[in-house]
Amino acid sequence: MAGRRVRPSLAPSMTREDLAEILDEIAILLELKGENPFKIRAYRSGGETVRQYPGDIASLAREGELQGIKGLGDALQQKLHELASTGKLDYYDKLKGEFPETLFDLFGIQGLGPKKIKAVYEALGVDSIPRLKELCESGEIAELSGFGKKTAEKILEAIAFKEENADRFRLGDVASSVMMIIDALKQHPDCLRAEAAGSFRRAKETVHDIDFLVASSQPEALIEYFVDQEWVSRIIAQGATKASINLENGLQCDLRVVSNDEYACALAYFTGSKEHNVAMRGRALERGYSLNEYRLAVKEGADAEAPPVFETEDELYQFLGLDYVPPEMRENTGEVEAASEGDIPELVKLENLRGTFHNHTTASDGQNSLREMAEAAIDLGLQYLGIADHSKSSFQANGLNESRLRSQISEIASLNSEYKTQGQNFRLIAGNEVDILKDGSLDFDDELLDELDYVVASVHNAMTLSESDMTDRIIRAVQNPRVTMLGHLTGRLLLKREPYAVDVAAVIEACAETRTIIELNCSPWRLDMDWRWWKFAKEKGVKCSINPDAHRASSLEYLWFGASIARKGWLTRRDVVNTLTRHEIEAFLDLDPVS
Ligand code: DGT
Ligand code: CA
Ligand code: ZN
Repeated sequence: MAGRRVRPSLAPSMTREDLAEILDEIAILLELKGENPFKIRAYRSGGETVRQYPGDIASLAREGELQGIKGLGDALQQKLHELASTGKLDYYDKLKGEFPETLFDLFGIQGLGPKKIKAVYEALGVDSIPRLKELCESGEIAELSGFGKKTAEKILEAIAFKEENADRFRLGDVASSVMMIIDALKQHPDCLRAEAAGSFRRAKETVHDIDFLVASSQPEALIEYFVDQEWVSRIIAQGATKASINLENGLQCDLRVVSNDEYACALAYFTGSKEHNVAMRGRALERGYSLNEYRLAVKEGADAEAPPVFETEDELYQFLGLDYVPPEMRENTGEVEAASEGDIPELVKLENLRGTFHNHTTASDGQNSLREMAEAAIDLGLQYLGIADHSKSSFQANGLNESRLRSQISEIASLNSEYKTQGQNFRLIAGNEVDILKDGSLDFDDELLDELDYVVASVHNAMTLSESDMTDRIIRAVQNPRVTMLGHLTGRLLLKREPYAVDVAAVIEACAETRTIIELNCSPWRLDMDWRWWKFAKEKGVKCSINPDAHRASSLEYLWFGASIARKGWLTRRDVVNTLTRHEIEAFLDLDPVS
């Protein structure tokens, strides 16, 4: 909760999500207080109502026009109005004020919900993560009723995980700020070039800070301009050519200004990774050069030709006898060798994606209807959109039972006829995200699976199995020939939940044998399967499907992250099934023509 409460100052006013989150938080606060369950439920379902409401609920709240919306009583309407029109809510601030601020940090520990937090707070006065850690270590938590030794161990593990990831941000959570800052920098008249380097440019799944680089002959003017922006919440350091600031969400942004002639070398240096830089520097040394953050220079005493000014990174790589290495690949996992042998693969690009699988609708836990999802896909220029709502065992996500799934299949067929009549080169593809049950069997029987165009199989429960049980479970699922692809292989939620124990290599091999596609789930929370495994998967002949796991129309844009991570995994167009055109996919999945 502590993380979520930080809202970017960029947002001009309360969004739907802001409103819903505050209602959720009020529910949590009331639960901490031990308030009556009906009241708690009213806020919780109020949050859901706000999220699901089909119209522009933020405006309605601002204008005080929420009357008659089912699920929002008078009290909630009034509070939403206060929030949306003033940006504040007295009731919420007071409630929050009743607890120590550090107590909310406990919500960031995996496995601790309001009930457990209330218990440790009331029984032992635990009001912060350090205190919780102490009492787990001293054994006092284990003795608390409802806890026990195992729970205390799990809590310690979760705290360690959080400490390891402290001050990191998900790629998807920083991307829009980065774009905004680049745009702002480029607007300065003395800015010749500007880019974000570092882990962001390499498309790491999480980043610690953002390293901006600008070429300019007026560094001080650029630095002044940068630290003076309205989105700067704190200036950490300011010098003649560099500055560091924090955004309101705590993200650190460093700016470095170099001359235009230094830009290419500086960009290469600050893009990193450190390990890639070391390999590059080694390469330069072998040829009689030293390479630093500003330039390549002839090493003292070396007999080498004086290097030119490099206009681009590409020229620097060429000069060192290397093919250009795309930033996503610069992790020193063999890319320098590949570049020296002309073996850099032609990486897949966002524009190559023609469609995508694994998307949800309001039939399960999505926010948009089939038609709205289809329209958004058409707007993005996609030729097909695979629908994969949850199956019946995922009741927490309103999973479809057999009859609801069958009616969705026919709804898809009739929408497809409509697109055909309109002459659209677009098709919805009827699938389902079928739960892999604990024993590796699937949530629907084969007969129903045969009625689907394709099947995504995913694990959503029983995540604490042993590694060998989990591996067997998943392998059994992919051995069902009706399973087209395996969803989010490790179940991780970045910075929140560790992957479950599973032998990834064994699963990849099973997918290779059974010709099961592996999903690259490109929801910024997941980015799963991890980029480090794709090269191995590709060598085994496994295909990838880049899937946004979209729960709303706007999330189809997650494909951007998917393409970046696929590139990071060295994947080419041929390795990714959703680069196939609609007609190729129809042949690949053996689909009947639309009638
Ligand atoms: P992060 O910020 O932890 O997500 O990851 P990076 O890769 O952005 O790391 P950062 O911000 O510390 O540095 C940006 C780049 O600058 C890094 O990728 C490579 C370069 N760099 C920084 N420190 C060193 C260093 O000590 N040696 C070398 N060779 N390069 C460095
Ligand atoms: Ca960085
Ligand atoms: Zn899922």
